[in-house]
Amino acid sequence: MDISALQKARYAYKPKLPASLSRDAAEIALKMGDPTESVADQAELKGIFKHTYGKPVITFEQGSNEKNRRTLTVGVILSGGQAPGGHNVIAGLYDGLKKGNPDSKLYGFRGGPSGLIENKSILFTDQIIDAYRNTGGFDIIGSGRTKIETPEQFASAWETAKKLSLNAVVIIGGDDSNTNAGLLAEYFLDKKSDIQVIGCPKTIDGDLKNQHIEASFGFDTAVKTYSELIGNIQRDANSAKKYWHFIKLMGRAASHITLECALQTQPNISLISEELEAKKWSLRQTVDYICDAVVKRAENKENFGVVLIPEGLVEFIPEMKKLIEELNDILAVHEKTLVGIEDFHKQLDFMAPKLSPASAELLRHLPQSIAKELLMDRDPHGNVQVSLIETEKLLMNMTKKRLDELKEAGVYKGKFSALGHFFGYEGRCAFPSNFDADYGYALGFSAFVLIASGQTGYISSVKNLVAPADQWIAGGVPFTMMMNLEQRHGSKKPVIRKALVELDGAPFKTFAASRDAWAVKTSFLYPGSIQYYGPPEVCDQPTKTLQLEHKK
Ligand code: FBP
Repeated sequence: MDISALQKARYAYKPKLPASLSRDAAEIALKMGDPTESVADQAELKGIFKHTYGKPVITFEQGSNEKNRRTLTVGVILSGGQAPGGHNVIAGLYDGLKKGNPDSKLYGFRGGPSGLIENKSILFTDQIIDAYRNTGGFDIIGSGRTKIETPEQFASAWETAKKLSLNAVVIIGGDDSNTNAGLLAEYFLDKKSDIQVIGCPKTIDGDLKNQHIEASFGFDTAVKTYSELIGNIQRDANSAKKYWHFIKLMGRAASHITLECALQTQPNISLISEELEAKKWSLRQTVDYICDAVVKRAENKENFGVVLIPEGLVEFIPEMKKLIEELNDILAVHEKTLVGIEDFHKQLDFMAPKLSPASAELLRHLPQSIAKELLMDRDPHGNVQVSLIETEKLLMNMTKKRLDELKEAGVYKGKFSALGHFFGYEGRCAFPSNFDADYGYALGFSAFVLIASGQTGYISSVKNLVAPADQWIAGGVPFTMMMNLEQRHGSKKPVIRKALVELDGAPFKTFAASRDAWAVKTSFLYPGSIQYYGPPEVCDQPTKTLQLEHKK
């Protein structure tokens, strides 16, 4: 097989492990904290998670633990969107299992959770694992967004686990997939089965975090990749001086990616959904905000600039949020009928009377491509597919319209020529940065220790991430500790609470302190590409978000 020079070189990279995981497997002991509570809805969640609610937080420390020498058979799943570092989680898990006992086995389920339901698996060998070390992508086994939901699916998952004599299943996923992992852990215990379930925090979106999960793997590489591209565009904009670039960035609901890219590149405008929601800005107010910068820069003869837009923005604009909530509730009951209607205008006629008058009016006035996305596409967890909504084009067009009005009124005298971009898939499978290579590997290794020690209902956790990797603190956090109840598919469901951008947090405050200056004066930074070899200050730096969040 042909491989690139970088891929070959990356095979030789040895991920750094926390000191607590670097010792002999039988010398990694568990320190149990106090019982925990969920972030909200404690009574209801206690009822749903009868066996796994309230477990203590675990950290690893030096001590005798012969259990880690057990022969184990484990199955691993990659769930949801790709994130750099996923192959290293599997490599870390594999190496941990083999270090504990060379007879241990690791199966990989193909195509996400459906691989467990349908028993589509491969048995990993050294040769397979070695071909994927420190590489991006999830292609070692593939991923998928199937949710293990129905009693039949739970039963099939159990059948597969029994057939393969699994001791444990590891689910590498985001908030929804780890919620699902929590439910599976509970299901096995309910059936008096001792099959364990452990999760790993994955998502480029950066929204699976809390006091114990400081970051999800993949965020670091994705934001560095997007920042490189934004920097390149900024340099082009500053060279040609003729375009405004509207760049939509992935991140589904939360704006962590946009915020981090803003801190790394200092563009003119960065919209942070959480702030717009707090200010209750309408679409029109958001456009006015962009126009204000365009007008001011035009006065300085700078008819160019860069606008960053988080892909989830539409869900945070109050009138759009209300429309989406209403649509979700209607779709929970009428989805089949709607899918049966072919003509888009007839679909609108079918939905309009079921919506509030304001939402019906808004739906009719949205560009057709956006209205279509809002009407139809939901992922298996009930989320709007925001990556398919062309928000950058919507904002470009509205900005142009508004500027034409301002020109008529004599307020604006510049030229406005805009280009749209969407950076999402470009960053999800990049070669993991050293940080993500190390972090993913440590999460996988830590998952092994949790399994070997007999734990279930935990997500693997590695903390103290701004310190050098040998000082990282590994352990596990109970799924239920991160949960609350939320409205999904028309009813309240347990879910791991998404971490949105905190407006009183250091990353947002740092951004907010400078953004008015960046809006008018060209202050672009050009971060360049991820460096894999060289001094630690160039190659191993965590994100600005992490650094600011942990600044003492
Ligand atoms: P996860 O939450 O599964 O990690 O996925 C995140 C994400 O990359 C979002 O940023 C994006 O909106 C979505 O996946 C795109 O989904 P798909 O890969 O199915 O197009």
